[in-house]
Amino acid sequence: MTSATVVAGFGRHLLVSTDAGEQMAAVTRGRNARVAVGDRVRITALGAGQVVIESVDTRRNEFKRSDAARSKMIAANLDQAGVVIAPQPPFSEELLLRVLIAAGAEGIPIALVLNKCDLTQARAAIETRMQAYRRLGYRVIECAARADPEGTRAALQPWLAGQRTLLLGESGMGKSTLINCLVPEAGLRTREISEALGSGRHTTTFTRMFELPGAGGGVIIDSPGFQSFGLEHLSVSQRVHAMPEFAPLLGKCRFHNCTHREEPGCAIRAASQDGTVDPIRYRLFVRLTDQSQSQSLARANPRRA
Ligand SMILES: Nc1nc2c(ncn2[C@@H]2O[C@H](COP(=O)(O)OP(=O)(O)O)[C@@H](O)[C@H]2O)c(=O)[nH]1
Ligand SMILES: [Mg+2]
Ligand SMILES: [Zn+2]
Repeated sequence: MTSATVVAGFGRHLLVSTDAGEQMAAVTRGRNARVAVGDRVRITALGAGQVVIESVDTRRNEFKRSDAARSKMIAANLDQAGVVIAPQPPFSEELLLRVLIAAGAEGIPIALVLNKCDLTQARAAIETRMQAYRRLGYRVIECAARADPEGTRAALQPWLAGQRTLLLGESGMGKSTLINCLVPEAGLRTREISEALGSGRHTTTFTRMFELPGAGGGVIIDSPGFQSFGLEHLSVSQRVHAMPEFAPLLGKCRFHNCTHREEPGCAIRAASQDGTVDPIRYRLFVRLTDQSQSQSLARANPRRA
């Protein structure tokens, strides 16, 4: 058996790169085998350029999202992640919160990559929000992938160098433009991957890994843009623990099983009222919990949905 790394994935259709640097199409043994880009796997030959994945090594971490039915792995074994946002069209703070919680719950450091900074007016309008994220300890990296590719590479290089980084983001924020700016042959490589995985697959619907050119090295993983980002795989407690501003307040609510919504004596709600906790993030957190409850109700009793 040989070791390999999964470098592209579209459902059960995968592409692996052996330690000798050879890329091959791969399939999993079972229908339900969970394999993601970034996984270390053991492979055996299946026939002409095809291999089968026999086993997956234990993961250091996995970046997941989920809907009510199941969780989906986006990538595994990451050093860090970056969520691409932009001032125009306006990014969704709720989606941003969801992504930050998903990363925080796995202990994956995540930065905000603020693209399209050439749109100076729109950029100025969100400065207060960016300051709020910086205060929470998130790194905010400003760039303009289309307007200033060279400056963008310079701004991102120190963060990307030597790391395995997952880039994700809501559609329309400029993630594809950013990937093409960082990896000039990404378009060509994507067409090759598309062919290897089976022709006709839409190039933006799979996750793929690219080596970063240049002296600093590093690897970047591009993932499909999303319009929703479910956190059904995380309990309320896991979500709470993934919000850095809540951490110093944990254990200070009147009830030990406080859900931090309507309960009397809730320390987190009180902090959102006096401004110690960002009230926008607090309101989004409450909404997220409400949505999650209505989804589990709908699952328990489909007729009520
Ligand atoms: N003004 C401006 N527009 C950009 C920039 N980067 C990307 N865009 C535009 O934003 C739109 C969405 O870009 P795309 O890369 O397809 O976004 P994706 O959906 O996140 O992959 C396109 O019209 C891009 O030309 C930038 O730095 N500045
Ligand atoms: Mg795109
Ligand atoms: Zn509380």
